[in-house]
Amino acid sequence: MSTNEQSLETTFQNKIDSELKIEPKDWMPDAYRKNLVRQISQHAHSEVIGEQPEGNWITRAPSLRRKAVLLAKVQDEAGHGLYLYSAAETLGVSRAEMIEALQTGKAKYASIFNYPTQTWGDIGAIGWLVDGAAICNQVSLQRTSYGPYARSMIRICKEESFHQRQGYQIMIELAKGTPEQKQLAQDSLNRFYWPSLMMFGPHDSESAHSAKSMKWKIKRETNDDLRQKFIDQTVPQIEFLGLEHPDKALKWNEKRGHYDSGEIDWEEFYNVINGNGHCNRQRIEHHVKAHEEGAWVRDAQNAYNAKVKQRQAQAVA
Ligand code: BYC
Repeated sequence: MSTNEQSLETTFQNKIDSELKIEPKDWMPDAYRKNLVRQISQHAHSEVIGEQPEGNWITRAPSLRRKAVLLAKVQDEAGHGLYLYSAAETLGVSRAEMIEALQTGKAKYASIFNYPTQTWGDIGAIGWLVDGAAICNQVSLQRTSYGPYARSMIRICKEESFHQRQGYQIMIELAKGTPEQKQLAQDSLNRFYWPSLMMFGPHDSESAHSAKSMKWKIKRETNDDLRQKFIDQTVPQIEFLGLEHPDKALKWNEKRGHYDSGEIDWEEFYNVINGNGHCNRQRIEHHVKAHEEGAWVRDAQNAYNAKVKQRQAQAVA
């Protein structure tokens, strides 16, 4: 590393240590840029692929009100994807490159969206647990060091808290309903609890990117700390619903001031993130199909942009 680069890197790290944001035109190490592009684009992909499991229930929502609410939520997820793709683009990567990485399996998206939504209860569980886990993580990302990412998180968190509440409300209605409805809620909780814990990523000791991301304040809390927060906050929510906790090893630890919990099935986690979950292939196939069907919109936009440019050039001449 040259002396000049060393001094640029020192200034960069000092800025981060003083809680100042890094902005698109600021100098940054290549590895910081690369790591951010990886995380932000994967975050964007998660929002967009996450539309599919919930979209599956729009036509089957149990009432017009529920349909309208779910439709609005799914549209919000599309919006989150757009803010995040835009934030990633400020780092010099194009939308087309990111989409290509997703569709060819080079880029990941949150493992949770490879699980099928089998019942209406699953829509409740996703809003409550999946959006709940996402909020835990994203509240901390509001303080991430990269300005455009931090600002998109602030907006996204506001919408996520509404999503979480609509999911929990579905669960309350089911849990306080008929015995069959309560069982539906219990089944959804059982199926989505462990995959929700996996959303926080591998244990800190196994996390490839954590050390660097914490030093650069891309991540503000570790995978295990955020997961613990989520485990602790979910216990009273399950109790309020009158449902059984899916983790039979769960136990309050007075000394730690936290719940101790059973071990996640890490084999299942790695299977899913490596492309072998229930719905991995289906999710990508659907994305490719929708992207191809939308090509005419992109073509029309490009043709329009070219025309506007041409007119502007003629006006100047
Ligand atoms: N799923 O070194 P690690 C939503 C990968 S969507 C898949 O700990 P990192 C919603 C990881 O990418 C909200 N892959 O990584 C939308 C890495 O692989 P690569 C989604 C995972 O980045 C619609 C490798 O494992 N939220 O709310 O330091 C409807 C090693 O991991 C997962 C975000 O995306 C996983 N669960 O930490 C409803 C939050 N975990 O890249 C709801 C932003 C790990 O080397 N992202 N991997 O190939 C983050 O905070 C971090 O990226 C993570 C992982 C905590 C997820």
